[in-house]
Amino acid sequence: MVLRNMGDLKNIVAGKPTRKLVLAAAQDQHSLGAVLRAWQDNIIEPVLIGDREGIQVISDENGYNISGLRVIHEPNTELAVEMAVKMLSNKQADILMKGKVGTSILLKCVLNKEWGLRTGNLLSHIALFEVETYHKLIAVTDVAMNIAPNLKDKIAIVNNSVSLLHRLGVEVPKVAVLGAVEMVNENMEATLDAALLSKMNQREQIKNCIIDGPLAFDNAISLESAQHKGIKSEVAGDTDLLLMPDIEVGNVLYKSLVFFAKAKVASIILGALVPIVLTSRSDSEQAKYDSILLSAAACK
Ligand code: COD
Repeated sequence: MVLRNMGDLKNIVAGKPTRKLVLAAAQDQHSLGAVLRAWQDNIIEPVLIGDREGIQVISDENGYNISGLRVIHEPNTELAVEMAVKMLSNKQADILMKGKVGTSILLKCVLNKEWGLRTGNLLSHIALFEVETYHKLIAVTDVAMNIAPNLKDKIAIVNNSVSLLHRLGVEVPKVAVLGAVEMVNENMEATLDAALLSKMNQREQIKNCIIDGPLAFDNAISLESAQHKGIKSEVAGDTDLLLMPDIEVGNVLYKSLVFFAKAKVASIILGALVPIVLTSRSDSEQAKYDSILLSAAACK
């Protein structure tokens, strides 16, 4: 299946059960707005944990009706996140969502060895973009969790992402491993890792996808550009997943797509006990709503 736009995510979750979502540090306007929309659409049943007064003020200011919702008062942000994570590790809910809290605070709680959401797998972040100038949805990983992944981490990040894409109906995802150039350069570690990942894929050490790299960004997303350089690749111009060399490149691409290209985005953390909606605080209500859709689609 080819995913053309965010609307396709809605079709994927349409036949699925309503999921219980816990919003940690819920006193955040865009998160609340998105959660309420997803609740009205029967995609989720939310639980809000945070500062009750803050939640009420935002709701009054924006005309949100939260009277039917379960609200747990915990004004201390770190305790609110801890309570939310524990609800998930105790299997009382299906999805965790970040509200008004810093990413690393939330992730440290998620990684807590006693009551966190570890599974033994590497956790990684994935962002799915709808860009007007590309013919299908394109995923980018890792732009928010793993800072400088090594080869072993990159294998796990690809596997996490490919599993999600399968769940979304993309049978054989095409993975482009990005570098600054498309030739292996022994001084550029990203190109060495890319070549190894491609070979591991060819030898079926990484399965159920087609990996090619190193590819420069233009070759990954434009067949014309790849042909111009004489690159023969099954992935070039038709990439489903872009693997980033590190968090800085990933984060800059994410923000460039959102701010310059006005792309739509949905983003979550994979590899934990449950999907985690983890968007940037500056992301729009729509981005948070689409991320909830993505997390519901990712539920087992
Ligand atoms: N998956 C599974 N386990 C992990 C992962 C992971 N991705 N990362 C760390 N761990 C485990 C380690 O094995 C270790 O047992 C424990 O967690 C602590 O590991 P540290 O000391 O390397 O990690 P922390 O706690 O200092 O930091 C983990 C973060 C995820 C918070 C850190 O990597 C981080 O800050 N990432 C960037 C988050 C961020 O600021 N993003 C903003 C961009 S929008």
